Amino acid sequence: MERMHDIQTCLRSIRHSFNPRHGPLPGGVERDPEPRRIGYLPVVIVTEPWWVFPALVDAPMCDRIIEHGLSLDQESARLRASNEVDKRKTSIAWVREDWVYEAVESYVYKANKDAGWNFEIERMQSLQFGVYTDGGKYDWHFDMTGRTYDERDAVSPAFHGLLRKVSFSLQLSAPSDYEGGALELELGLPSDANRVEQPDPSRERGTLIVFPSFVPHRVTPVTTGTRYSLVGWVCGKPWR
Ligand SMILES: O=C(O)CCC(=O)C(=O)O
Repeated sequence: MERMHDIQTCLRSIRHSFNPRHGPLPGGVERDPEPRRIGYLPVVIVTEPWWVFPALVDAPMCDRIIEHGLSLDQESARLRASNEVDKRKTSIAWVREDWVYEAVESYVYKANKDAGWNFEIERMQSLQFGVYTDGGKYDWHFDMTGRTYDERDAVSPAFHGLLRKVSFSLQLSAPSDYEGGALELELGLPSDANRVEQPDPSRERGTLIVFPSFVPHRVTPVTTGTRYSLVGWVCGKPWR
C-alpha cells in the first residue's frame, strides 16, 4: 500500500518545535528566541516510511553498547509540551566512539538507498544512548526542525548549514526486558483509519530501524523493566 506523509501534521509540530516556551531541543539545543511562522515545501512523499535491518547487531555487541552508555554521564531529557505535560522522560548520554558508529553507520546510508529515498546526506551526529524506565517515554515529535543548524545550536560547526534528514533507532534491549516502550510512526493522511504503525520487526534485539527525520514518531511509556536504545541522525544540506 502506498503511504503518504501528513505534511500538515509535520508543519504543526515544526511550528511547535520553534517555540522557546517548550524548552531546549534534544542535546541542549536552544530554540529560536522568537517563535515565528513558517511555511513548508512538500519536498518528498515516501513509499517506504521506514527501512529495517532485523537483528543486525548481535547480543554481545548490544551488551557492550549498553555497558558503555551506562558508563557515560547521563542527562535527563525532558521536553515540556504546551499543555505542560511532560513530553519526554528518558535519560540520555552522548556516544562518540568509533566502534559504535561502525556497528550502524554504513547501514543507515544503505537504508537511504535501499528504501529509495536517496536523500542527499553527508554527516552523522553524535549517537544518543537512551534509557527508558519507570514511565520513560517520548511523545509524538519530529527529529527535523524547519531550519538548518547554525551558531545558536550546540553542535559542531561542521553541522552548520545542515539539517537532519535520516533518523534511526537501534533496539538494544531484548523484548522480554520491558513492557510498553513501543517505537511507533505516524503515517498517511488524517482521513486514514490506521495511521500509527510499528515497524516490523521493531522490538527484536539488535534491530536497526531507519526512517526519514520528517516522519512523526514516539516511544510509548515503558510500564515495566528498562528499554535501551541507540538513536542517531544523519544530516544533509537543505531540501531542494
Ligand atoms: O528511543 C527510540 O527508539 C527513539 C527515540 C527518539 O524518537 C528520539 O530520540 O528522537
